Amino acid sequence: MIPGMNVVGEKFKNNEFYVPEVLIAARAMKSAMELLKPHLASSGVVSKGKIAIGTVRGDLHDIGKNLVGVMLEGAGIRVVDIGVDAPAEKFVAAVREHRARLVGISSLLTTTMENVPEVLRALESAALREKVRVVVGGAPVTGEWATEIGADAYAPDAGSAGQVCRRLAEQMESA
Ligand code: B1M
Repeated sequence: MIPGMNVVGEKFKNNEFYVPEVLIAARAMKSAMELLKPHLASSGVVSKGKIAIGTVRGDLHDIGKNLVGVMLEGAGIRVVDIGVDAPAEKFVAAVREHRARLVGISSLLTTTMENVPEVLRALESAALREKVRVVVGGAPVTGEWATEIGADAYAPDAGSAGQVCRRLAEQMESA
């Protein structure tokens, strides 16, 4: 489904597809994910902590984030999904309320990437930065940029997000 969505993205960029067609593709992908979710998440692994995950302020893309959430559940991470267009304060509130030790931030637009450091600053101001590990991802995000803004980890796709978060959770457990 992901290569299919890339074709949609390419056609959208070239003005061969318009927003309604992209929305149709997004709806098809969401429906298919609902069918796949129980199979992807039912690996029976031992629970390894909780993540507060959301799409950053200004950004409405949630298919990748949702897929990451499914794979995290499969990796034994409990997922608190704070949705799309999430302001920094919402991440902070979710960490506090659910005692999440991991924070996942998704950004799909070059214009919303610049809102990701806000979340790190808000966690710092709330004296929570030391207590959590922050993972970032999304199409325009790179590992280099993640290091530059002071995130703890970057995952390029949903499968590696599961592995990265499990590793971080285990490191925190043994610290
Ligand atoms: Co948007 N859009 N879109 N769009 N859209 C892109 C991202 C774009 C690349 C299309 C293009 O021009 N080729 C382009 C961004 C360009 C840029 O910034 N450089 C773009 C644009 C411009 C826009 C609008 C501005 C268009 C407009 O209105 N003029 C607008 C912005 C709205 C907003 O957010 N404020 C917009 C709107 C939309 C729709 C609402 C129509 C729809 C989203 C529906 C939805 O999500 N519910 C949409 C879609 C579907 C896309 C494309 C076609 C597909 C995105 C997708 O779902 N991919 C996309 C083009 C593309 O990506 N090829 C495009 C499938 C998904 C599984 O992959 O999200 O990359 P992805 O997630 C991956 C990884 O990135 C990673 O793992 C996932 C799974 O492997 N990952 C993480 C993601 N989050 C992670 C978090 C992690 C770790 C890994 O840790 C926490």
